[in-house]
Amino acid sequence: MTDTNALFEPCNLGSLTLSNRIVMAPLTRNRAASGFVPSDLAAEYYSQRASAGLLIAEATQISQQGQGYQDTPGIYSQPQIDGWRKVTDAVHNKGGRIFLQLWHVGRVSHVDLQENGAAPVAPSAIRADTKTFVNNAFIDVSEPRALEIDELPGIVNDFRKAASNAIEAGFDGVEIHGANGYLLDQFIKDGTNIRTDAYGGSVENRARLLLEVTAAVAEEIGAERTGIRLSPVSPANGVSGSDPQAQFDYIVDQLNLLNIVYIHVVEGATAGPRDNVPFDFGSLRQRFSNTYIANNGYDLELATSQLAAGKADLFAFGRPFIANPDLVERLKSNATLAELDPATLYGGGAAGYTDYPRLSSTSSDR
Ligand code: 8OZ
Repeated sequence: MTDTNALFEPCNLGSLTLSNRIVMAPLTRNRAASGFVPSDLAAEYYSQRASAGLLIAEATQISQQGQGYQDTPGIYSQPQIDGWRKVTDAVHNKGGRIFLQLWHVGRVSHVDLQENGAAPVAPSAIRADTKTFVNNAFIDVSEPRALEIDELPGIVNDFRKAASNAIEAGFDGVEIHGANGYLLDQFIKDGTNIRTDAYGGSVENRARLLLEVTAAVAEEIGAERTGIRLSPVSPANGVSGSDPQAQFDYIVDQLNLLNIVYIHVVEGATAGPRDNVPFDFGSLRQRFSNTYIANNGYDLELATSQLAAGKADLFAFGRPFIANPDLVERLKSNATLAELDPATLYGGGAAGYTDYPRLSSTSSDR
């Protein structure tokens, strides 16, 4: 390792300058206050981690229909926008940059979270073999209903409005959640999408909703402030696709035409092996002219070597940021990383959220 590891050098993301190439990946923590408003603790939590080159705030529902877990924040009401403003101000005061991840869970939800106990929505009425966290317990998701084709413009519009709200809340940009088996990924993959209309069947049709959402968001807030997360081969939340390389080569070609600022790629199985299915991530990298953010199982050594090899521009770390608010400094000094406490991952208050110490107690943060 040389002293001038480029991981820790400033770089550009569109017109933004980031202080380094380490990104905090979006992490669901289920600590929103009443009305799905981010709490004051969230402002403290994110500002403690502001030395990351870029923070991507946790998956945030664009509508009540888009919610799938208890106490996740929203970005569709004025109190939610005002709550997020405290977060973005706190991060910007520390010199950080922050995007918001926009989320519709699709079928990964439960009737108890939906308006009037309605069924969750999906491309097709196929129940996920997965659990959600509702009423303080992990329980099976509900049976979904298939969306009517005339409901899809409303979902595109919810993403558009959420992006506009995020900018009003002071975010530097948004990341569309196109990964991990949620609504847009359910449309992409043919294990969950058996529609026979313009949104099902061919590679092009299955990509249509994701591309319409991306075009709408980019039109609303600017392509330079629009990123997207994809997980081509992750089986998260029970999705599967028969043709991932052709599907995602096509999607990334189209995203490149939209000139959005980044693609954030979960390489392999989410929070699992990087090589679960053969897939050429270099093909996505090569097809996309703007920033490529790599995620999944990176450590200092792998990020350093992949950067040197030109395989990615930025590297997103997820779980390591939970117990290491000063992750960038720890990586830079090759320090030992703290382990998170799984008991405080989802829900609760400050414990396991804002009380993980920095390595140096001389820091101004503590
Ligand atoms: C863990 C628990 C709940 C949601 C994802 C938003 O996988 C999530 C998530 C992760 O993208």
